[in-house]
Amino acid sequence: MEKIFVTQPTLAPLEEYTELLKGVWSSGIMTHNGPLVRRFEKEFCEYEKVDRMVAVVNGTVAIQMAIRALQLKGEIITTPFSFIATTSAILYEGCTPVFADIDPETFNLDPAKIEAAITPRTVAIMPVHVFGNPCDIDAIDAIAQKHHLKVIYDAAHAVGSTYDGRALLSYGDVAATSFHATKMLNTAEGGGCVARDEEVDRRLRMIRFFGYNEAKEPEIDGTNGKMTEVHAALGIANLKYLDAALADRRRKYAVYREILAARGDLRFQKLNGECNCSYFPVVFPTEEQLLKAESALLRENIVPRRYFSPSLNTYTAIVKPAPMPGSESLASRILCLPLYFGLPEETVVKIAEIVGSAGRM
Ligand code: T4K
Repeated sequence: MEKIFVTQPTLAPLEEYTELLKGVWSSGIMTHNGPLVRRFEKEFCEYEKVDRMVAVVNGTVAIQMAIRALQLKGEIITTPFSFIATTSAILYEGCTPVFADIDPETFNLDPAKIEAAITPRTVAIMPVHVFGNPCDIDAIDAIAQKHHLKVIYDAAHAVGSTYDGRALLSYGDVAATSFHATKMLNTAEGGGCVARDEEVDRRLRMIRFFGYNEAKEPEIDGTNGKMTEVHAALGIANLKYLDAALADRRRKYAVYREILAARGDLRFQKLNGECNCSYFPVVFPTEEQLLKAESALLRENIVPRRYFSPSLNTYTAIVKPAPMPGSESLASRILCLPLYFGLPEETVVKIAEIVGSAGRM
C-alpha cells in the first residue's frame, strides 16, 4: 500500500515547465535577477494584487532579510506556536525573540499577550498567520502604532489567503512568505518579501544581491538571497494552478470538517478571514487521544504531522525558558491531516473516518 503523506507539492504539467526552461537553455541566463525571476515577481503581484515582491531563495532567508531591511536591533515579540524558522531567523539576525502566548482558538498570537510582553528594548512584532489563518491584524496594527514598533508577518503559509478583501501578504511593514515544495505555491525552494514601503523594497533588493546598489557598490550589509531562473520558471508554471489548488483544498477541508464534527470532542481552528485551507489541523482533548489517532492512521500507511510540536519556547538550547501554557497545550494535542491537490476525496473520507473512530473515550 502506498504511503499517504501530509502533503504533496502542487505541480504544473511537466511540459509547461520545460517549455519555460527552453528560454533558459538558449540564453544561458541562470540567475542574477533574470527575466523569469522578474516575470515571476510581476505575475505573483498581479495575482495577489500587491505592489511589489522580492523573490528570494527560501522563506527563512526572506524573514532574515526583512529584519535586516527594517534595520532592527533588539527584542522581537513572536509566537511560540510556529515552525523553528520563525525564531531561528530572529536569532540569526542578532535579535532576541520574546514569546507571547497564543489565542487557543485561532492558534495565532494573542494581541493582549503581545502588549504585555513589550519592554523598552522591543523593536518589532513578528506574528505568524498560522496555517494561512489571518492574525488579528487590526489589533496588532493598533499596538504597533501605539508603541512605534515594526510588524513583520511570517506569512510562510499565507499565499492565497485574504483579510478584509485584501491579500494577507499586503499587511505589515514586510510580509515574508515561503515557496517551499510543501506550500500553497511552490518553486521547490523559494521565498518572497512583500514590503509596504518602496524604500524597504529597495533595501531588500540590495540585501538579496550582496548589498550592492544600482551602481554595483555595496551600500548595505547584504547576502546572497537570489532566486534562480529555474526556480522562478517553476513558480510561473505553478501559479496558473493556484486557483484550482485553492478551490480543491477548500472543498476537502469542508469534507474533513463535516465528518470530524460528528465525533463531538474535536476542535478546529477558528478562521479569521478567508483562509487558504492549506493545512487541516485537528485538536484532540488529550495528547493520549492524539497518539491513538496517529497510530491508527500510521497502521493504514497514512502519515499525518504534528505541526507544530513541541512549542518553540521549549527549545531552551536556543531560547530563554519562558512558560507558554496556551501554545504548549495546543502543541501537544494538534495533528495535521493529509491535505493536498490530487488527494482523492474518498481518501479524505477514509482518513476522517479513521480519526473519527480512533481512541474515543
Ligand atoms: N515560517 C513558517 C511558519 C514555516 O512553516 C516555514 C516552513 C518557514 C517559516 C520557513 O520557510 P522555508 O525556509 O522552509 O521556505 C516542512 C518544510 O520544510 C517547511 O518549509 C515548512 N515551513 C514546515 C512547516 O514543513 P518538514 O520537516 O515537515 O518537511 P518534510 O520534508 O517532512 O515534508 C513534509 C511532507 O511533504 C513529506 O512527508 C512529503 C512531502 N514532501 C516534502 C518535500 C520536501 C514532498 O512531497 N516533496 C518534497 O520535496 O518541514
